[in-house]
Amino acid sequence: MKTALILNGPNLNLLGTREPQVYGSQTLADVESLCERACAANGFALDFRQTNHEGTLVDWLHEAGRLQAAGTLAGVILNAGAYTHTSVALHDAIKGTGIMLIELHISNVHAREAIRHHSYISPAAKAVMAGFGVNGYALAIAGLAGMQ
Ligand code: CA2
Repeated sequence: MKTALILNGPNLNLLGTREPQVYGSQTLADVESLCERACAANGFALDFRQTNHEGTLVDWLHEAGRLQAAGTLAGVILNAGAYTHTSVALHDAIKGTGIMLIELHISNVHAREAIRHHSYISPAAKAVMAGFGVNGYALAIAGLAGMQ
């Protein structure tokens, strides 16, 4: 059974505590539970993580590259949070490892402030999902299954 690696970036640990009109009222623990169900339905094991540190995300993407080379990784679903709009390092890590990666956003970043319209992740990603709320995680897992 291959693993779906779901990586969450800065401030996503605050999900469900503020801005429910933008991000909904579910917590990150709720999101992990829905990902567990979606992975079980699609035949994946789940590895679900969150960090507030850019370098940790880079390290986890490198680890994903090794797991993909070993044949144990289905792919990565990455919600890089605000690093989406700032991080050349994350862009380079995705390009450098050649991993199958889906960029995910809970909100429709294109309907928000101009600073959220540009993504350093999108040019290196296989697919992009935005604006489906936290259910986007389940949709991305199903999408990853369709790409195997
Ligand atoms: O829509 C998304 O998923 C984002 O990646 C979320 C990021 C934001 O910087 C991106 O532009 C779009 C922010 C995550 C912070 O989430 C919070 C949730 C509740 C309270 C405070 C922050």
